[in-house]
Amino acid sequence: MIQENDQYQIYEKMIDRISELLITFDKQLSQNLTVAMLVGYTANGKSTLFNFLSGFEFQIKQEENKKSKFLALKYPNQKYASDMANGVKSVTKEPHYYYNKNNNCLLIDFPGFNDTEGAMSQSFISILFNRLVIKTPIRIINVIKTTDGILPNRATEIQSFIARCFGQKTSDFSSVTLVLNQYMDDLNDKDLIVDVKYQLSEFQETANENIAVIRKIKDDRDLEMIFNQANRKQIWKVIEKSNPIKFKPTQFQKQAELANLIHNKCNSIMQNLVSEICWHIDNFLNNLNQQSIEALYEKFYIIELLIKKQLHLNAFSWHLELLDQMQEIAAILGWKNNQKIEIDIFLKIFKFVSQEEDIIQIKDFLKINSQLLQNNLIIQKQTIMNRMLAIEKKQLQDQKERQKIQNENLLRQQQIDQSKKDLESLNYRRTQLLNEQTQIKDCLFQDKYNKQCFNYSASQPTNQAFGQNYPVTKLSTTSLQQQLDRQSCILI
Ligand SMILES: Nc1nc2c(ncn2[C@@H]2O[C@H](COP(=O)(O)OP(=O)(O)OP(=O)(O)O)[C@@H](O)[C@H]2O)c(=O)[nH]1
Ligand SMILES: [Mg+2]
Repeated sequence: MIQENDQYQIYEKMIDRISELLITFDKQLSQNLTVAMLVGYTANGKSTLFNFLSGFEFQIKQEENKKSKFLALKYPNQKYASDMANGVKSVTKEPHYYYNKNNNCLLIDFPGFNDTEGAMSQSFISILFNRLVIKTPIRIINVIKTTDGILPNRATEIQSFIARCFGQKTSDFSSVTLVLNQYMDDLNDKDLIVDVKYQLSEFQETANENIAVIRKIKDDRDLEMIFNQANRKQIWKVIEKSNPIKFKPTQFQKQAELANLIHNKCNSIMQNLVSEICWHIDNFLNNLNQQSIEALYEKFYIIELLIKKQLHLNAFSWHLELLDQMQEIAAILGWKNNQKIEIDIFLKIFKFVSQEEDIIQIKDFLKINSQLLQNNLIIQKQTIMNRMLAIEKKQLQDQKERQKIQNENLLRQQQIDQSKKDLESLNYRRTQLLNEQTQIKDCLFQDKYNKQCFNYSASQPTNQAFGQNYPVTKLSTTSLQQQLDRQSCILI
């Protein structure tokens, strides 16, 4: 069984291919040519007719281990030829183009409707059909296969083709060329066409004028008789008689499936993102720094604008912006987003499909998704706001605390400065005292010396020999000693 994500990757590839084809188609359209497109249900013989009209050669082959013979290309794998195959699986998965010089016509072999490949492939094919046919008027060739004279499934196949391509307007269908493929031989071409016209008149007012018949090719003789140059020219003539049709985009089958695919995928991605975001906010918000929290708040603010539809965006841009914001939130919260590839693929599919917004009612998704986000994310915005307020409060407290410490430091510094000044003046005083002490010591010494001299020369009781200004002579030795002791005490 194909995993869901693998399936989405297949859709992604289809979209890439379709986009490429549309670019090629645009390039070819710029040359002055007409466009004819082969459409119809799978296995009706569109590719066979495409190859025949484009001039490729055929052969009748016998299948290995089987009795039955089948029509095949004479030289398989030619560059512009379209693959044809027996069996129930449809072969043509994407349009093939071949520019037919003789008719100056770009012939397109379009993938078959009612594909067995699934609803989504059919939806993409329908979108491609819409995109091609609105670009330029196109001649439509509806290939119908029946082995008897009756329109297949009582003409329901044609009617659903009309509904698919033209809405219910059968008058437009009358401009379509019908190629009746593999009809049996019991009626000649003319009578067969009359019969078919009669059947068509039962559900449409104006019958198709341009009807061609290709008989079943059973053997080499049929090949020669039917797939020859004259018949090729004849069928081209019928095609060229029909009017190119300018299409308006129409609804197509399976669009509900396509809308559901987008919706379900979108919903599951959103649910997942929302629950991851909520869980991470619950568990890790407190670990974030202020800058991250502010960035987070900004994202939630934009989400709120989106939810309240204050940004004027179409459905796709709305989802794109929303998913971007949510993924950025996830990144800020430290969540390793392993959904990125899946989201990118989804956005690619959504973008492709959203161009058909008129047809696929995507707008309703907006309402549902808005509700989911409203109920979950806006609450988280409040949580973040509370966290921001708490941080601000804490910052204010911290600031006050810092101011207090700063003031204390300032006071302490002033005290230190004062102490330094005190110490300096004390040191100065100390130096002074030391000087004084030295002087006093000198005096004491002088005094002592004087006394000794006095003993030797008592007859000369004068102190002139020691200088006239000498203070010691005026102080008693005892008082000098007392002063010295005092100063020593201070210095200590
Ligand atoms: N014997 C015979 N086989 C035919 C004839 N016309 C178509 N076929 C076969 O019918 C099968 C389907 O034809 P295709 O041309 O591949 O059909 P288709 O409409 O392109 O189918 P999708 O690509 O699936 O949409 C092929 O095997 C053809 O060879 C015919 O006139 N005679
Ligand atoms: Mg085909």
